[in-house]
Amino acid sequence: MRFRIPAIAPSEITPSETYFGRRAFLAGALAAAGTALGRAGAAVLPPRAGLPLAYSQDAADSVDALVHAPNQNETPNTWDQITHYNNYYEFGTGKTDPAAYAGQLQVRPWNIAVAGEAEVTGHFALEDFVKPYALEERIYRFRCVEAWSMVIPWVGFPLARLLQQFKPTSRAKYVAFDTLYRPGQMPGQRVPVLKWPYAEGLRIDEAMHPLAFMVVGLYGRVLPNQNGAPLRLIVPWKYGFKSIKAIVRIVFTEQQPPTTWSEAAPDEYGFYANVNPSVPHPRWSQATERRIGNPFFHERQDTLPFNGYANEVAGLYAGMNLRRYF
Ligand SMILES: Nc1nc2c(c(=O)[nH]1)N[C@H]1C(S)=C(S)[C@@H](COP(=O)(O)O)O[C@H]1N2
Ligand SMILES: [Mo]
Repeated sequence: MRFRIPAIAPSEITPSETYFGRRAFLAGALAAAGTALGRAGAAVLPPRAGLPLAYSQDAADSVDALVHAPNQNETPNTWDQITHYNNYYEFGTGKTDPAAYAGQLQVRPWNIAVAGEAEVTGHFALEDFVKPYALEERIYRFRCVEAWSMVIPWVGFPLARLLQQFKPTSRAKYVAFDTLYRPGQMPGQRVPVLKWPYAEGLRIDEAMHPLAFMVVGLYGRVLPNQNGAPLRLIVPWKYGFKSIKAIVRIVFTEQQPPTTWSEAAPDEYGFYANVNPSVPHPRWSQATERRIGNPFFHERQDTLPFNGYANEVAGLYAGMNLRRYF
Protein backbone atom coordinates (compact mmCIF):
# COMPACT_ATOMS: atom_id res chain seq x y z
CA MET A 1 0.00 0.00 0.00
CA ARG A 2 1.18 3.40 -0.89
CA PHE A 3 -0.47 5.31 1.85
CA ARG A 4 -1.81 4.33 5.19
CA ILE A 5 -5.39 5.43 4.99
CA PRO A 6 -7.08 6.01 8.28
CA ALA A 7 -10.44 4.49 8.93
CA ILE A 8 -13.22 6.99 8.50
CA ALA A 9 -15.76 7.31 11.21
CA PRO A 10 -19.32 6.62 10.04
CA SER A 11 -20.21 10.12 11.16
CA GLU A 12 -17.84 11.51 8.56
CA ILE A 13 -19.37 9.53 5.76
CA THR A 14 -19.88 11.61 2.70
CA PRO A 15 -19.50 10.40 -0.87
CA SER A 16 -16.33 8.79 0.44
CA GLU A 17 -18.12 5.84 2.01
CA THR A 18 -17.43 3.21 -0.58
CA TYR A 19 -14.23 4.84 -1.62
CA PHE A 20 -11.68 3.61 0.84
CA GLY A 21 -12.77 0.02 0.50
CA ARG A 22 -13.00 0.01 -3.26
CA ARG A 23 -9.88 -0.65 -5.22
CA ALA A 24 -11.37 -1.93 -8.41
CA PHE A 25 -9.94 -1.39 -11.82
CA LEU A 26 -12.25 -0.21 -14.54
CA ALA A 27 -11.08 0.61 -18.03
CA GLY A 28 -13.01 3.47 -19.56
CA ALA A 29 -13.91 4.69 -16.13
CA LEU A 30 -15.77 7.70 -17.40
CA ALA A 31 -18.34 5.36 -18.90
CA ALA A 32 -19.22 4.36 -15.38
CA ALA A 33 -19.74 8.00 -14.63
CA GLY A 34 -22.50 8.29 -17.16
CA THR A 35 -20.38 9.73 -19.91
CA ALA A 36 -21.25 8.57 -23.38
CA LEU A 37 -18.00 8.34 -25.25
CA GLY A 38 -18.16 10.46 -28.34
CA ARG A 39 -16.26 12.64 -30.73
CA ALA A 40 -16.06 16.38 -30.49
CA GLY A 41 -19.44 17.90 -31.02
CA ALA A 42 -21.34 14.64 -30.64
CA ALA A 43 -24.19 14.63 -28.17
CA VAL A 44 -22.86 13.41 -24.86
CA LEU A 45 -24.54 13.05 -21.54
CA PRO A 46 -23.07 15.22 -18.85
CA PRO A 47 -21.51 13.21 -16.06
CA ARG A 48 -22.91 14.13 -12.70
CA ALA A 49 -20.39 15.39 -10.23
CA GLY A 50 -20.08 13.01 -7.35
CA LEU A 51 -20.97 9.81 -9.23
CA PRO A 52 -18.49 6.98 -8.79
CA LEU A 53 -15.37 6.83 -10.88
CA ALA A 54 -13.10 3.85 -10.65
CA TYR A 55 -9.37 3.83 -10.81
CA SER A 56 -6.54 1.42 -11.22
CA GLN A 57 -4.84 0.10 -8.14
CA ASP A 58 -2.17 -1.39 -10.39
CA ALA A 59 -1.30 2.04 -11.66
CA ALA A 60 -1.43 3.48 -8.16
CA ASP A 61 0.95 0.80 -6.92
CA SER A 62 3.43 1.75 -9.59
CA VAL A 63 3.72 5.12 -7.92
CA ASP A 64 4.71 3.53 -4.61
CA ALA A 65 8.29 3.29 -5.66
CA LEU A 66 8.28 6.89 -6.75
CA VAL A 67 6.61 8.83 -4.00
CA HIS A 68 7.98 8.55 -0.52
CA ALA A 69 4.61 9.63 0.71
CA PRO A 70 5.20 12.66 2.91
CA ASN A 71 1.53 12.47 3.78
CA GLN A 72 1.77 8.89 4.99
CA ASN A 73 0.28 9.70 8.33
CA GLU A 74 -1.92 12.55 7.29
CA THR A 75 -5.66 12.28 7.21
CA PRO A 76 -7.23 13.25 3.90
CA ASN A 77 -9.57 16.20 4.08
CA THR A 78 -13.24 15.36 3.81
CA TRP A 79 -15.28 15.63 0.62
CA ASP A 80 -17.12 18.52 2.17
CA GLN A 81 -13.97 20.46 3.01
CA ILE A 82 -12.43 19.88 -0.41
CA THR A 83 -15.59 20.94 -2.26
CA HIS A 84 -16.62 23.91 -0.11
CA TYR A 85 -13.38 25.80 0.43
CA ASN A 86 -12.16 26.65 -3.03
CA ASN A 87 -10.30 29.21 -5.06
CA TYR A 88 -11.86 29.62 -8.49
CA TYR A 89 -12.16 33.30 -9.36
CA GLU A 90 -14.26 32.56 -12.44
CA PHE A 91 -17.06 32.04 -9.92
CA GLY A 92 -16.17 34.75 -7.44
CA THR A 93 -13.37 35.53 -5.04
CA GLY A 94 -14.99 34.05 -1.92
CA LYS A 95 -14.06 30.56 -0.74
CA THR A 96 -17.67 29.38 -0.90
CA ASP A 97 -18.53 31.08 -4.22
CA PRO A 98 -17.34 28.17 -6.37
CA ALA A 99 -19.54 25.66 -4.52
CA ALA A 100 -22.48 28.05 -4.85
CA TYR A 101 -22.09 29.05 -8.49
CA ALA A 102 -19.99 26.51 -10.41
CA GLY A 103 -22.93 24.16 -10.87
CA GLN A 104 -24.17 26.25 -13.80
CA LEU A 105 -21.07 25.49 -15.87
CA GLN A 106 -21.77 22.98 -18.64
CA VAL A 107 -18.88 20.57 -18.74
CA ARG A 108 -20.07 18.45 -21.66
CA PRO A 109 -19.39 18.48 -24.50
CA TRP A 110 -15.85 19.62 -23.74
CA ASN A 111 -13.24 20.23 -26.39
CA ILE A 112 -9.56 20.93 -25.94
CA ALA A 113 -7.31 22.67 -28.46
CA VAL A 114 -3.70 21.57 -28.74
CA ALA A 115 -1.29 23.87 -30.56
CA GLY A 116 2.33 24.94 -30.91
CA GLU A 117 5.54 22.95 -31.00
CA ALA A 118 4.15 19.47 -31.41
CA GLU A 119 3.61 17.04 -34.27
CA VAL A 120 0.01 16.37 -33.34
CA THR A 121 -2.16 19.45 -32.91
CA GLY A 122 -5.83 20.26 -33.37
CA HIS A 123 -9.11 20.01 -31.52
CA PHE A 124 -9.94 17.01 -29.40
CA ALA A 125 -12.91 15.89 -27.38
CA LEU A 126 -12.28 15.33 -23.69
CA GLU A 127 -13.17 11.69 -24.19
CA ASP A 128 -10.38 11.33 -26.76
CA PHE A 129 -7.99 12.40 -24.03
CA VAL A 130 -9.21 10.41 -21.14
CA LYS A 131 -10.34 7.15 -22.70
CA PRO A 132 -6.92 5.64 -23.30
CA TYR A 133 -5.82 6.00 -19.73
CA ALA A 134 -6.38 3.89 -16.71
CA LEU A 135 -7.33 6.32 -14.03
CA GLU A 136 -5.49 6.11 -10.77
CA GLU A 137 -5.69 7.70 -7.38
CA ARG A 138 -3.07 10.03 -5.96
CA ILE A 139 -3.37 11.30 -2.44
CA TYR A 140 -1.45 14.55 -2.62
CA ARG A 141 -0.77 17.36 -0.27
CA PHE A 142 -2.14 20.60 -1.63
CA ARG A 143 -0.65 23.91 -0.47
CA CYS A 144 -2.21 27.22 -1.43
CA VAL A 145 0.01 30.29 -1.61
CA GLU A 146 -2.36 31.75 1.02
CA ALA A 147 -0.74 29.41 3.57
CA TRP A 148 -3.53 26.88 3.99
CA SER A 149 -3.32 23.26 2.97
CA MET A 150 -5.30 20.09 2.50
CA VAL A 151 -4.63 16.45 1.71
CA ILE A 152 -6.70 15.43 -1.29
CA PRO A 153 -7.36 12.07 -2.95
CA TRP A 154 -7.49 12.97 -6.62
CA VAL A 155 -8.27 10.60 -9.47
CA GLY A 156 -6.59 11.13 -12.80
CA PHE A 157 -3.60 10.24 -14.92
CA PRO A 158 -0.05 11.52 -15.34
CA LEU A 159 0.17 14.71 -17.39
CA ALA A 160 3.17 13.23 -19.24
CA ARG A 161 1.01 10.46 -20.68
CA LEU A 162 -1.27 13.06 -22.17
CA LEU A 163 1.45 15.36 -23.49
CA GLN A 164 3.51 12.58 -25.07
CA GLN A 165 0.50 11.77 -27.25
CA PHE A 166 1.03 15.05 -29.10
CA LYS A 167 4.72 14.35 -29.81
CA PRO A 168 6.20 17.67 -28.70
CA THR A 169 9.16 18.75 -30.83
CA SER A 170 12.61 19.61 -29.49
CA ARG A 171 11.55 23.27 -29.56
CA ALA A 172 8.86 22.61 -26.94
CA LYS A 173 10.55 24.05 -23.85
CA TYR A 174 7.33 24.94 -22.01
CA VAL A 175 3.71 23.99 -22.03
CA ALA A 176 0.92 26.52 -21.45
CA PHE A 177 -2.66 25.87 -20.34
CA ASP A 178 -5.78 28.04 -20.59
CA THR A 179 -9.01 27.80 -18.68
CA LEU A 180 -12.35 28.09 -20.47
CA TYR A 181 -13.56 31.65 -21.13
CA ARG A 182 -17.35 31.60 -20.90
CA PRO A 183 -18.62 34.63 -18.97
CA GLY A 184 -22.24 33.55 -19.54
CA GLN A 185 -21.66 30.63 -17.19
CA MET A 186 -18.67 31.97 -15.26
CA PRO A 187 -19.95 35.11 -13.57
CA GLY A 188 -16.56 36.03 -12.13
CA GLN A 189 -15.29 36.58 -15.67
CA ARG A 190 -17.66 39.55 -16.03
CA VAL A 191 -15.46 41.32 -13.49
CA PRO A 192 -11.86 42.23 -14.34
CA VAL A 193 -10.33 40.89 -11.11
CA LEU A 194 -7.89 38.85 -13.21
CA LYS A 195 -6.97 38.80 -16.87
CA TRP A 196 -9.18 36.18 -18.48
CA PRO A 197 -8.85 33.44 -19.43
CA TYR A 198 -6.84 32.17 -16.49
CA ALA A 199 -3.55 30.88 -17.85
CA GLU A 200 -0.77 28.77 -16.39
CA GLY A 201 2.36 27.04 -17.62
CA LEU A 202 5.16 24.66 -16.77
CA ARG A 203 8.64 24.06 -18.04
CA ILE A 204 8.47 20.92 -20.17
CA ASP A 205 10.57 18.82 -17.78
CA GLU A 206 8.26 19.81 -14.92
CA ALA A 207 5.25 18.90 -17.02
CA MET A 208 6.76 15.51 -17.88
CA HIS A 209 7.59 14.73 -14.24
CA PRO A 210 5.60 11.69 -13.10
CA LEU A 211 4.04 13.59 -10.18
CA ALA A 212 2.38 16.17 -12.46
CA PHE A 213 -1.18 14.94 -12.70
CA MET A 214 -4.31 15.57 -14.77
CA VAL A 215 -7.38 15.24 -12.59
CA VAL A 216 -10.89 14.11 -13.53
CA GLY A 217 -12.08 12.84 -10.17
CA LEU A 218 -12.06 13.29 -6.43
CA TYR A 219 -12.57 10.59 -3.77
CA GLY A 220 -13.27 8.10 -6.53
CA ARG A 221 -16.07 10.27 -7.86
CA VAL A 222 -16.51 12.52 -10.87
CA LEU A 223 -14.79 15.83 -10.18
CA PRO A 224 -17.19 18.53 -8.99
CA ASN A 225 -17.26 21.71 -11.03
CA GLN A 226 -15.90 23.82 -8.19
CA ASN A 227 -12.74 21.71 -8.18
CA GLY A 228 -12.10 22.28 -11.88
CA ALA A 229 -14.23 19.81 -13.83
CA PRO A 230 -13.97 18.29 -16.26
CA LEU A 231 -10.17 18.39 -16.42
CA ARG A 232 -7.70 20.22 -14.19
CA LEU A 233 -4.01 20.10 -13.47
CA ILE A 234 -2.43 19.23 -10.13
CA VAL A 235 1.25 20.00 -9.54
CA PRO A 236 1.64 18.96 -5.91
CA TRP A 237 5.05 20.54 -5.25
CA LYS A 238 3.88 24.00 -6.36
CA TYR A 239 1.52 26.54 -4.85
CA GLY A 240 -2.10 25.85 -5.70
CA PHE A 241 -2.47 28.61 -8.27
CA LYS A 242 -0.37 26.58 -10.74
CA SER A 243 -3.04 23.87 -10.66
CA ILE A 244 -5.27 25.36 -13.35
CA LYS A 245 -8.91 24.29 -13.64
CA ALA A 246 -11.30 23.63 -16.53
CA ILE A 247 -8.56 23.36 -19.17
CA VAL A 248 -9.55 24.01 -22.81
CA ARG A 249 -6.21 24.78 -24.44
CA ILE A 250 -2.71 23.31 -24.31
CA VAL A 251 0.13 25.01 -26.19
CA PHE A 252 3.73 23.84 -26.49
CA THR A 253 6.01 26.88 -26.61
CA GLU A 254 9.66 27.73 -27.00
CA GLN A 255 9.44 30.77 -24.69
CA GLN A 256 8.20 30.87 -21.12
CA PRO A 257 4.47 31.61 -21.42
CA PRO A 258 2.75 34.43 -19.50
CA THR A 259 0.80 33.17 -16.50
CA THR A 260 -2.13 34.88 -14.81
CA TRP A 261 -0.90 35.45 -11.26
CA SER A 262 2.72 36.21 -12.17
CA GLU A 263 1.44 38.84 -14.62
CA ALA A 264 -1.08 40.27 -12.17
CA ALA A 265 1.49 40.68 -9.37
CA PRO A 266 5.02 39.78 -10.52
CA ASP A 267 6.59 40.67 -7.17
CA GLU A 268 4.28 38.32 -5.32
CA TYR A 269 3.84 35.31 -7.59
CA GLY A 270 6.54 33.80 -9.75
CA PHE A 271 6.38 31.50 -12.73
CA TYR A 272 7.91 28.61 -10.80
CA ALA A 273 5.88 28.94 -7.59
CA ASN A 274 7.57 25.95 -5.97
CA VAL A 275 6.44 25.62 -2.36
CA ASN A 276 9.32 27.08 -0.40
CA PRO A 277 9.10 27.80 3.34
CA SER A 278 12.29 29.88 3.23
CA VAL A 279 11.06 32.39 0.65
CA PRO A 280 8.29 34.50 2.18
CA HIS A 281 5.56 36.10 0.17
CA PRO A 282 6.10 39.89 0.39
CA ARG A 283 3.05 40.17 2.65
CA TRP A 284 3.25 36.97 4.73
CA SER A 285 5.51 34.13 5.74
CA GLN A 286 5.38 30.84 3.89
CA ALA A 287 7.10 28.95 6.74
CA THR A 288 3.93 27.41 8.16
CA GLU A 289 0.48 26.47 7.01
CA ARG A 290 -3.00 25.91 8.39
CA ARG A 291 -4.52 22.55 7.55
CA ILE A 292 -8.14 23.12 6.59
CA GLY A 293 -10.40 21.31 9.02
CA ASN A 294 -8.17 21.56 12.06
CA PRO A 295 -9.84 23.17 15.05
CA PHE A 296 -8.98 26.79 15.58
CA PHE A 297 -6.69 26.08 18.55
CA HIS A 298 -4.66 23.56 16.57
CA GLU A 299 -1.11 24.70 15.95
CA ARG A 300 0.00 25.52 12.45
CA GLN A 301 2.28 23.01 10.81
CA ASP A 302 5.62 23.55 9.12
CA THR A 303 5.56 23.93 5.38
CA LEU A 304 8.02 21.57 3.71
CA PRO A 305 10.32 22.43 0.79
CA PHE A 306 8.58 21.48 -2.44
CA ASN A 307 5.56 20.70 -0.26
CA GLY A 308 7.21 17.50 0.93
CA TYR A 309 8.09 16.23 -2.56
CA ALA A 310 11.72 17.41 -2.55
CA ASN A 311 13.13 13.88 -2.93
CA GLU A 312 11.20 13.53 -6.14
CA VAL A 313 11.47 16.97 -7.72
CA ALA A 314 14.37 19.00 -6.28
CA GLY A 315 16.60 17.69 -9.07
CA LEU A 316 14.54 19.60 -11.61
CA TYR A 317 15.93 22.82 -10.12
CA ALA A 318 19.55 21.84 -9.49
CA GLY A 319 21.77 24.90 -9.72
CA MET A 320 18.87 27.35 -9.87
CA ASN A 321 18.58 30.24 -7.44
CA LEU A 322 15.17 29.55 -5.97
CA ARG A 323 14.95 33.03 -4.44
CA ARG A 324 15.27 34.59 -7.82
CA TYR A 325 13.11 31.99 -9.55
CA PHE A 326 10.38 31.90 -6.91
N1 LIG B 1 -9.07 28.60 -13.68
C1 LIG B 1 -8.69 28.72 -12.41
N2 LIG B 1 -7.88 27.78 -11.88
C2 LIG B 1 -7.47 27.89 -10.59
C3 LIG B 1 -7.85 29.01 -9.80
C4 LIG B 1 -8.71 29.98 -10.39
O1 LIG B 1 -9.11 30.99 -9.78
N3 LIG B 1 -9.11 29.80 -11.69
N4 LIG B 1 -7.38 29.13 -8.51
C5 LIG B 1 -6.14 28.41 -8.19
C6 LIG B 1 -5.82 28.44 -6.76
S1 LIG B 1 -5.21 29.90 -6.12
C7 LIG B 1 -5.94 27.34 -5.97
S2 LIG B 1 -5.44 27.34 -4.34
C8 LIG B 1 -6.53 26.09 -6.51
C9 LIG B 1 -7.70 25.64 -5.64
O2 LIG B 1 -8.12 24.36 -6.04
P1 LIG B 1 -9.33 23.67 -5.24
O3 LIG B 1 -10.45 24.66 -5.18
O4 LIG B 1 -9.68 22.44 -6.02
O5 LIG B 1 -8.81 23.34 -3.87
O6 LIG B 1 -7.01 26.23 -7.84
C10 LIG B 1 -6.17 26.99 -8.69
N5 LIG B 1 -6.66 26.92 -10.06
MO1 LIG C 1 -4.18 29.31 -4.10
